[in-house]
Amino acid sequence: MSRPETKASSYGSENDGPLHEGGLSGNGRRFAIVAARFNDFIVEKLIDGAKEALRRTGVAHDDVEIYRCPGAMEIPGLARKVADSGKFDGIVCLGAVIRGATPHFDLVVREAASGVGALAAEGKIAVAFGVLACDNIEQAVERAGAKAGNRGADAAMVAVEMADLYARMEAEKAAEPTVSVVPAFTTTDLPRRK
Ligand code: INI
Repeated sequence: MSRPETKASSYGSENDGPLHEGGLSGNGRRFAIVAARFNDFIVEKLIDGAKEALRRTGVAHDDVEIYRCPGAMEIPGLARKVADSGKFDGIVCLGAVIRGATPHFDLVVREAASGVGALAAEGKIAVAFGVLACDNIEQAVERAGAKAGNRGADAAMVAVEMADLYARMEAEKAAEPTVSVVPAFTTTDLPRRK
């Protein structure tokens, strides 16, 4: 079987085996942003960060579609529907759960994370989790574009990288020579049972 040539990265030693890793080009790819409306003043910043990051990796404006849902709990279901549409190479899931204002904080965070995680683990398309789980509003502001970066942008970069890796792996699989098994004889050649 031919050696895979999916290296997108230049690091690693000469002695290493094949390295399979995605690059950060989103050129020609389509992405959906699935975002909750709860705590929208934070989520809007995550969406802006994600859109800007996608644009910087070469994703065309019209190739980014936004789907909104009420809260983080609804993200997994909507993300599943979006994935099933077959229109996208990747999904960026965004939301903000803030402990101070949420008695069922742990429940909402757990459901969102495990639902999105289950979809991601199917490995069909790239799915990135950019739902903030914060103790207070200050923390959320910091992670939505202030001093701790923008988790929406981070999640978008993850989606681009994974979409690229999946595409490379699919291309590699398609390029593999198919081994066709030609039967040496057919069942009609077998002696009939008396
Ligand atoms: N949804 C969020 O996205 N963030 C929150 O902080 C939050 N709080 O505080 O409860 C929240 N709750 C709503 C939840 O996601 C569902 O929309 C709701 O339970 C209806 O299913």
